[in-house]
Amino acid sequence: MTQRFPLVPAVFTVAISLATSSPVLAQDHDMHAGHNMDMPAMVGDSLVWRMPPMDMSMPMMPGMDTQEPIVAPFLPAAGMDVSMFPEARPFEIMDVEDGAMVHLEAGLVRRTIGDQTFVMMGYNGQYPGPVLRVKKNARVTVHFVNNIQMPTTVHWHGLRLDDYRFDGIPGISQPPVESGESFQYELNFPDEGLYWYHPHMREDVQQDLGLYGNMLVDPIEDDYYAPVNREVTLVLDDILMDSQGIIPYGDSAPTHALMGRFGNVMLVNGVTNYEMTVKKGEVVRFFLTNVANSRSFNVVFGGAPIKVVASDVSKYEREMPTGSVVISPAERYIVDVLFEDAGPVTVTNAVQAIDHFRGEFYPDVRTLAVINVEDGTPETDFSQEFREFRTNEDVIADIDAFRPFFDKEPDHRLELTVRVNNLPLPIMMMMEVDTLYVPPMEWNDAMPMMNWVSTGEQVEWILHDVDTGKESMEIDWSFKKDDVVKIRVFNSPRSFHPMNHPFHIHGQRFLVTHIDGVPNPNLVWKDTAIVPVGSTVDFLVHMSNPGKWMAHCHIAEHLHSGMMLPFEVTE
Ligand SMILES: [Cu+2]
Repeated sequence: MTQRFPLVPAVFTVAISLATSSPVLAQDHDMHAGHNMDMPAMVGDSLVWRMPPMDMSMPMMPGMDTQEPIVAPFLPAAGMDVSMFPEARPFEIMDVEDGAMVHLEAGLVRRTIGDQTFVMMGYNGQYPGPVLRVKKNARVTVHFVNNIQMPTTVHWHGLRLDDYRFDGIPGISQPPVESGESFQYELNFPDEGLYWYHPHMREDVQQDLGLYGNMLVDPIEDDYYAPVNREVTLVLDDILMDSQGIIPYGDSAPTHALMGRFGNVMLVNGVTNYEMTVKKGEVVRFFLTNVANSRSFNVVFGGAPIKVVASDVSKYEREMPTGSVVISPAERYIVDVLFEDAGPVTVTNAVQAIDHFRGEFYPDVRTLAVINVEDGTPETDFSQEFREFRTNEDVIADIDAFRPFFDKEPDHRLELTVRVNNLPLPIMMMMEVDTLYVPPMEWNDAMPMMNWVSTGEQVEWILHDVDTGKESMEIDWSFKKDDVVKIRVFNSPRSFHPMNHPFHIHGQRFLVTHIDGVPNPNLVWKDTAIVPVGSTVDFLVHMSNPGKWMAHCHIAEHLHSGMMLPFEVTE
């Protein structure tokens, strides 16, 4: 990944890249990695911008090499001695009893990724943060302390909290928790499954630097899921770094506002070389969470068969086999995998990346983790249960009450679009080229320089209410408790920069009933779902919890560039 190339003048790079399509260039994933090799990360005590490494053989257009974001670069503890900070530890699983009090602290930590050591952030000094494991219907108090140098909050992603004041939204449900201060959260866990917590302020910085952790809600019934040999949480992430460290963030607004900040280094549970060992014949239940700022993953478990069991807020109506798991930022999937053959199984992110400038799609396969399958036999053989695909009558019965609403007209219609201002001219010109090819999903950063230079001050992502003309935070939707609301979301392919958006709704659960008018054949309760470019997605939302809530895009840079709306549910 960190293969280095000699410093090549930008104009030569353009000429070479456009004139040839040699396989060597096409496979060059770090062509521009050396551009700034002589540029110090720090000048005196001040941090300066350095160009991010490129993800592929992207030509650098004339005029782009002098561009940099209009905001100042920011890194926590920049210029300070890394050894002053405590070394972060791998996460622990905390079994939390009903009625218990949990201490959670956000702080600066020392982390080593690959062979480099940085100052990052962690909950309780861990990466990821501790897994809070609770029983369904438990009530838990979290005493949260902010020991980072920025205001923060904790959002309990996917929990249908009965009190919105603990949802963690600054200015709507609580004031920001200032540095050195604390806040007490009262949580309830009404649904089984996998959830996660993260800040809801400058997620592009805080979450990216390591502030995230899972919540695992155990069912009450023993046979709620099929039996497996073991359970493993895998948190998927990426981080953007070069030989001098983490590429700085924007101080007053995020960089990478157009496409979100894609990392160039893949992380599973915070490390680049995640490994585990299982016995031949074992069935492993993986709890997958994508915490990346912008990247959607397509996870493949070598050739091992995968069974999809559940997603964000429930099991599926029917379990189903799959070859891979597509998971957009903030989504979760629970999958069972059977390891039938001894030997290493490489878990990969296997996608079709796009090179906008050549108009080419190319396969991009990155290793996420390695599972060593040892010879032997598992203590108990669950392979027979693995091969049975359960029909979950409990989920079907729960959803039955909502089926009469599936074909109703939408209550609200949103169009997803973007407005830009004061972007440098070369970027505006290049965007004309860029939008010749509009993939429904953006698997990679197809224009790293332009993306980096665009900041939240120049890019405004918009949730446009088609019926009222209101936009984003001007929207003031109001519902009654237990309303069943259809929100039809259209991701316009004609906007300045069309991109997929993972749409998240706080405090409630929804069904994706239709995509482009086609009924969804296998339903699951969700809190986050991807809206591909050009698609229309129908969200049938069960407004189960009163309070003041948010709906927004879960690409961190889009959220902080305006892509959110408030709504209220009254008793
Ligand atoms: Cu978005």
